[in-house]
Amino acid sequence: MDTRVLMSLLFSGVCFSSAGLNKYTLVEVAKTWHDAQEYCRSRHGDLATVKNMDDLNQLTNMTARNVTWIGLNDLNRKSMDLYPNSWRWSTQTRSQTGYMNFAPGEPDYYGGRKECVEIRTDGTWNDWVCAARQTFSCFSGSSDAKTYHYINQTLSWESAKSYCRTHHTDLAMIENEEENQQVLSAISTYAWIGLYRVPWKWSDGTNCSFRHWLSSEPGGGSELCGAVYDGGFVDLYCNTLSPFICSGVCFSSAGLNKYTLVEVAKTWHDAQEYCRSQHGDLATVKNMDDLNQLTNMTARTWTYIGLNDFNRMSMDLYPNSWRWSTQTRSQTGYMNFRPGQPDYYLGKEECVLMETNGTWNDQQCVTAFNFICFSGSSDAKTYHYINQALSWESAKSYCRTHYTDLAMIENEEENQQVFSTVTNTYVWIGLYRVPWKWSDGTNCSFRHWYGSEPDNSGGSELCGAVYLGGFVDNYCYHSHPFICSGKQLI
Ligand SMILES: [Ca+2]
Ligand SMILES: [Ca+2]
Ligand SMILES: [Ca+2]
Ligand SMILES: [Ca+2]
Repeated sequence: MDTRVLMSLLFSGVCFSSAGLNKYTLVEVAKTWHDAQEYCRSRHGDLATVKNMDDLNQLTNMTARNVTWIGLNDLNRKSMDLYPNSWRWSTQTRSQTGYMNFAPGEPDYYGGRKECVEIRTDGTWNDWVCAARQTFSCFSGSSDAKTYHYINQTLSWESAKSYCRTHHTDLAMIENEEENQQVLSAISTYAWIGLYRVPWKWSDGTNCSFRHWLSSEPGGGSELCGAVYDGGFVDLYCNTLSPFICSGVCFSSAGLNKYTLVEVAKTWHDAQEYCRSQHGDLATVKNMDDLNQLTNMTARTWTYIGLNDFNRMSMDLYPNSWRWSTQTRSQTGYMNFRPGQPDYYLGKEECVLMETNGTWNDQQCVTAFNFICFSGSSDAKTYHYINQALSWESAKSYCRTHYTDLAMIENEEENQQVFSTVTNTYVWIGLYRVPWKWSDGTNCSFRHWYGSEPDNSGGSELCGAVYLGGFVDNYCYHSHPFICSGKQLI
C-alpha cells in the first residue's frame, strides 16, 4: 500500500464492508463500461464498489488476471462542483458563478497526478501536481469583496493553503474575469490558486476513498473508467470491451427445485433454523420470475421467506438499518432518538428529523421539511440551516451541491450545535435507513410488496412472507408454512 492510499484511508475513516454471500457477480461477457453499468443496474444492482483490501482480494480471485470493469469512474473530470468528485475551491464554498479559465486542452489530468490548479502568466489555468512548489495567490475579505495577495515564495499547494489561511482568508478564489485579472496583475510567474480536484467516484454513489492503484496508474488523459487487474486498480478508455463485476444484482439461481415448500406451520425463526439445518436457508426472492415460481407453489396461504428487518434500531449494520448520507461510518455511533422512536410508522419512515427539542424521529422521506447541511471535514463540521422545505433526497442533493452533505452528527456537542441553528421547526439530518435484508445474506434489493405492505401494523412486524403474489410484513411469532432454498430437501 503506498502512502497515497494510506492517507486516503486515514482521512476517510473506515469504508465498511458488505457482508454476505453472492456479494459480487462476475459477468464474463465483454462490454464497454457504460454498457456494463446498464447491465448491472437493470438487475437491481450496480457495478462493483471495492471498499477495502478484503473486497479487492475477493474480487481478484474471481477475475483470473483479466482486466475487469468495476464501478470506479472519473466522468466528471471537466466539471465544477459535482459530488462527490471533480473541482471545488479550498474555501469549501460553492463558486457563485462556476467561472473557470482553463487553457484549451486543460485540465488534462496528465499522468493521473494533476489535481491542483495554477494560474499562468497569460491568465489561463492549468492542472498541476499538488506537491510541486510554486508561488501562490491568497485572498482576504469575504467572497463578495476579495483582496488578492501574491506571495512570492514557493510552496506545495497544501502548504500554500495553510499559509493563506494563517495570514489571510484562503488561497485565491476566482469567480469572474475581473477577479482573474486582479490576480494576474500581481503575479510574476506561475502561481497556485485555490481550485483543486477530488478525482474518481463509485457508480453506486458510495463515498468511499479506498484506492489501490497499480504502479503508474491512474495514467490520466482520457482514461475515465476504472477496472481491476492483477490485484490493483487501473484506468482505461471507457469504450474498451471487458468482462465486469456487478454487486447487489439479483440473478436467479439456475435450475429446477430451487425452492422447497415446507407445509408445516412454524414461527419465522424456527422456519429459518429448519432450512439452515438442511444446508440451505429461507428463500431469497431475486426477481419477478422467482416470485411467480414461488407464488405458484404456495396456494394463497401466507408463507415465510427470508426477508427480515431485525436491525431496525441499530446503527451501521449492513445491509439494512441506519447509516449517514456521507456513507462514512459514524466515529461514535451516537444517535439521539426520542423514546419510542424510531417506530417505522406504517412501514414507511426511513429518514430522520431533528424535532423542536433536539431529539430525533424517523419520518417519511418524501415529506418536505427544512434541513441542515454541513461543510468541512468529519472532525470539523460547520452546520448550515436551510430555510426551504424539501424532501430528504432533494435536501441531500442541495447540501451536496452547496456544502458537503446533509448534517452528520456524532456527539452531544454537535447535536447542540445543530439544535442551536434552528428555531422551532423540524429539520432533516443526514441519517436514513435501508430496511429489510435476506436471511442468507444476499444483497439484493428486489422488493414487490403486496398492497400497502409493509405497514408495520402494530409497530413490530419484523418478518417477511409471500401472499397472493407479493411480500407482506408480519409478526415473527405467528406460525406459517415456509419456503427454503438451496440444497434440495428430502
Ligand atoms: Ca495540465
Ligand atoms: Ca491506465
Ligand atoms: Ca417515527
Ligand atoms: Ca403487515
